[in-house]
Amino acid sequence: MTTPSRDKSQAHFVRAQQSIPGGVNSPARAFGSVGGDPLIIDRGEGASLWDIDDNRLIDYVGSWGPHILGHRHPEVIEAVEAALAKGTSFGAPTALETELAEEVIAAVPSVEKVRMVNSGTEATMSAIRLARGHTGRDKVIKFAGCYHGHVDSLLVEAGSGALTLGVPSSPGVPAGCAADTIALAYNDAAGLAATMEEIGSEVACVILEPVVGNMGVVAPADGFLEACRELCTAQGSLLIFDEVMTGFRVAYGGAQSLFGVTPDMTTLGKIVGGGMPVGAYGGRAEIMNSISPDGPVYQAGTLSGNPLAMACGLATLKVLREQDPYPQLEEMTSRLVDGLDTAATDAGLDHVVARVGSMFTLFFNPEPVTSYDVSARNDTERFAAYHRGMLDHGIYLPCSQFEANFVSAAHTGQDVDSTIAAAREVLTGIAD
Ligand code: HOZ
Repeated sequence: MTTPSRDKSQAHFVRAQQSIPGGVNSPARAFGSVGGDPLIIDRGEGASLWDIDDNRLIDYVGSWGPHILGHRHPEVIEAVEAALAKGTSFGAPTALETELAEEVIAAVPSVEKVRMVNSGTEATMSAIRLARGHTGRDKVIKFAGCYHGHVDSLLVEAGSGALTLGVPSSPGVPAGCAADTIALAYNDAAGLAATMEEIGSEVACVILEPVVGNMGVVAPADGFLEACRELCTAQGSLLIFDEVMTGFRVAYGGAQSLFGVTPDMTTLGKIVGGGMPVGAYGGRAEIMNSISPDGPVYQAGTLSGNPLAMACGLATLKVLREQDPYPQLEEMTSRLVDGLDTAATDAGLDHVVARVGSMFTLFFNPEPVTSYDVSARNDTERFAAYHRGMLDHGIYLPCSQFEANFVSAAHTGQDVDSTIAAAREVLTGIAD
């Protein structure tokens, strides 16, 4: 197998590093943990990407989650073009933002009112402020390996790029900012119960990814989400599900509809914007009414609810609701995951595959990954070799062991089968 030419990408990345820190606008995109340089992407269509050297890649990153319909879905493009024809931003209410809010409320069980922002980070940052303002308490409980964006008070034992780059608690976060954040072990209901017993009356909220996507995919253990719900209710603390990744992904109503546990508040991002910069946070009306201008908790944004982003998100959600691609996503992803599992077994490699809906991770770890501590024991060098090999075969995977792979409704059986064939060759090649 000859490595495809990446001359243009490599030359451009040298240039990018002169003007952009690390050459990337988000550290998770750097290839630091897998070696080599990031590819410079030119365009996408369906399940494929093309880099500027015109190499076609089968895409399992999907812009890190938003592209559940694949790139350039015709109905989404049409809606964005129609919005663009009217202008890009008005800083005033539009009909589109109400329509998207109504669509979100109809889909997500916990949401009675929702505020649009510009990213998942903004959504969690605002949700935490609201939880504190509404309860009059300061402490926040999170779980190690969960990632809630680069919010100061949540960059404590964080997953995603922070975990990949080995800085789960970032310099620059003042000790005072993180002092009220308590990080516990994911899936440890007893640990949460003990902490809530001790300090529950001071806890504003417990925030978690109901299915973790940011230390690789980690499913909640039986009863864990229910325990979070019960302990929060008992102490008057708010339960926040960070569904930035899982919202409209693992089911149309998110993980809360899949697992039947309803949080007090939910944060959204990625799919809700369909590939445009959108985040959202919502919950019971009684809580959301504490936000300015109805209530005293301040949160604002010049571009929040801008019409291009709203049109893109709205069209994406409408296609998902009307066409219900979830059974197909389930079938395609389990076919892929079964193929990867068999290929890794045949190659004699220690591994486990975790999947919830159309998000999955092939872990180079012999034990099921249930928490940050187990995830940290992955063989990341083996993952790096796997990533490089797959890229040479035209398969574009997240460049970290600690990220989720995403399958879209545009992936065909042929895409999946050629991915399995590539993995079989690569995994055999990297076995000892
Ligand atoms: N938060 C994303 C991964 N979990 C990374 C986004 C990006 O780097 O584009």
